[in-house]
Amino acid sequence: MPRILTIGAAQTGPIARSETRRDAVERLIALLRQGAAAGCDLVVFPEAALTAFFPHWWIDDEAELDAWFEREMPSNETAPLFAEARRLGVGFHLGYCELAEEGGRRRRFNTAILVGKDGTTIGKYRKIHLPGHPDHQPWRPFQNLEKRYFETGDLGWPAWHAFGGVTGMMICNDRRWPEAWRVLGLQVVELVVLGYNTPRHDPSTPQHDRLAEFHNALSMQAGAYQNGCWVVGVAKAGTEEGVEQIGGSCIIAPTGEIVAQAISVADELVVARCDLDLCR
Ligand code: CDT
Repeated sequence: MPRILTIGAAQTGPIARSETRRDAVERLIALLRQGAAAGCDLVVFPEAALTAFFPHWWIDDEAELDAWFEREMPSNETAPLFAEARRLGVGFHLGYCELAEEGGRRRRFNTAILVGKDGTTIGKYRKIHLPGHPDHQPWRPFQNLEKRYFETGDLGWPAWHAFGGVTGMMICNDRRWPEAWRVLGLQVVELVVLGYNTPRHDPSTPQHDRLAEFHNALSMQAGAYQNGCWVVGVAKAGTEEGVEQIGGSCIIAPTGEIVAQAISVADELVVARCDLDLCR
C-alpha cells in the first residue's frame, strides 16, 4: 500500500520592509487555500516567512530589533493562519523569528514549527547553522547578521511521527551541512521540510554567485538521495529591499530527483503526491 502524502511547496516573493504581519499572513493563507484546493495534506512555507529578512540590515536599537520577532505563536496576527489550517484540514510548516523569555532572560532564535491538520503545533526547531557575521561590515552591499541577532538553536534535530511518516525540519543554511541530514537520517526520517532566504550574491565569495541555484539544489538533492527521504525546500524569492534572493523551491524524491519546482520568484505553490513508501 503506498503511503501518499500530498505536499505543497508554498514559495513567497519578497516581503517589503513596510509590509505588516497581517499582510504577510494573508498571502500565506491564500497559498494555504490553493494547497487545500489541490488536495494538500501539508503546505510548507519559507524561513522567516512573516517579515522581510532583517538580518540583511544593521540594527543596533533593541526595541527596533524586537519588532521583527514573534513573542508568541500563534499570536493575534498569526492566529488566522492556524484557524484556516484547522478549517481546511491542512497542516503547515512555518519559519519565523522567535523572541522567548527563558531562564529569566530574553532569547532570540530563527525558528520553524510543524503544525498539524487540527491547527495544533506538533514540533518546533531552532536553527543551528547560523550563517554570516556578528559585526557590522559596511563594505558589504548588505549584511548577513544572523550570528548577531539569533542564538544557536538548542533543540537539536528531532524527528516527529507526523503526517503518516517520520518528519524532520531544517532551516536554510542547515541544508549545506552533512550532519544536519545525518542526524535526521539516523532517525529514519522520511520527510525533511525547510525554508530558505538565499541571496544570489555572497559578498565574501562572489566567485560562487553563479553557483547559487546549483548549490541549493545540490545540497537538497544529495540530502534526499543519501538519506532516502523526501525533501521539500521553499524559498522566499525575488528582490527584497534591494537583495536578490534565489527561488527554485522544489519537492525532491528519495531518488534525488526533483518532482516539482517553482518557475517564478513570486508567490507560487507547487504540489506533488509523495509516496513515503519510496523511502524504503
Ligand atoms: N538564511 C540563510 O541561512 N541564508 C544562507 C546564506 C548563506 S550565503 C552562501 C544560506 O545558506 O542560503
